Amino acid sequence: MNELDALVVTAQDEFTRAQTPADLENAKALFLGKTGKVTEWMKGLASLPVEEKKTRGAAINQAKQMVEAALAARRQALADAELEAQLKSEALDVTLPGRRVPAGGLHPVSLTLERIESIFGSMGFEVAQGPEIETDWFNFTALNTPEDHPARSMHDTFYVKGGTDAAPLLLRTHTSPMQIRHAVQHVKRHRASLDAGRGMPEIRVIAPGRTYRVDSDATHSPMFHQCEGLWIGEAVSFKDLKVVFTDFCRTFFESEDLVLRFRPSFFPFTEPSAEVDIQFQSGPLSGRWLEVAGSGQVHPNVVRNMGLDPEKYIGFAFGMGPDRLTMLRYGVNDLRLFFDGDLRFLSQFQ
Ligand code: 2U9
Repeated sequence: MNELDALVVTAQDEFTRAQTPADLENAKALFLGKTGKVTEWMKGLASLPVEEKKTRGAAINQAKQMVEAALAARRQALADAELEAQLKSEALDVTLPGRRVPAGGLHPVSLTLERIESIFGSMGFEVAQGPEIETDWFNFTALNTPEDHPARSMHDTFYVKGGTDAAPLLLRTHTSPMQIRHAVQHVKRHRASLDAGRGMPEIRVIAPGRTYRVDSDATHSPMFHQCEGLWIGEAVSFKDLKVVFTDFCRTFFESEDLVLRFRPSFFPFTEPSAEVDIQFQSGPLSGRWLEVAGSGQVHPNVVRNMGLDPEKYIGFAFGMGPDRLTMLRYGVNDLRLFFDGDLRFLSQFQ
């Protein structure tokens, strides 16, 4: 092997030993750099006679091309290896299960409210929603609640800034003001027909929503839910109220043999008034009377405050606590669990 062939072999070995592009560039300098071996031989040509210069020059050139080819091949090999390593490290395992985005769900009390709205909706009741900050007129006065009634005291009701002595503002203590508002609108809409003696369509409405009282223990929360219903017409009777409410309770609790009891009571806005108790005939709660609602014939003063003649229009109303209905339906024994926001509790209802 002549010295040029030996040089090519040495260069190929050096290039093969280079494990990184930087190593390879250093190895290149040994042969093709300014002071590299091939370059030096090129320089040595100058002192040779013309004939020898030609043959020697051609041989050096050929050796140089072989060194350059070896360099290019090694460069390509290192680049390929680098790409392969990168692809390997970034490889996706498409067979792995995806990461789930946890799905949210409705709060158990919201589920109850939806259920109540759907059952009463099927019986022709509209759903009315309105302000949680109310005037003293809609919350108490229009509902026949006397000036000195204990519910109006600051021990029971949250008063808020912004009202006047004559017209205080408060957080509604029940959803009844919404029914008054709804009834007043309904009557206004049909005023011309009423004045002409042609009457008006019946008012059939429920008002679900948040209500507030100064109260807090295992069975009372300062914020709680109510759903009240109102049914006003020319020939609505207590029997209609009993039928509607019995149907509602049996559907809500999915219990066809559920028994209801209407027990005399008192509310300022209804006269006569009755508490509604239910009794399951089977299951864990069977045999006990459970209070679920209040009800009654709307007081004539309240009918008058809607803009109707109490001699002509008669109404029935009921009120229940969706929080308590949710507790009974799911067997929950502490009301506060609903409002703590603990997902370990809430996720059990999904
Ligand atoms: C108008 C006239 C009368 C709604 C009624 C009750 C009886 C009642 C309570 C039950 C448990 C509320 O959730 S609770 O604390 N409600 O006892 N509510 S009659 O009477 C009305 C409503 C609106 C215009």
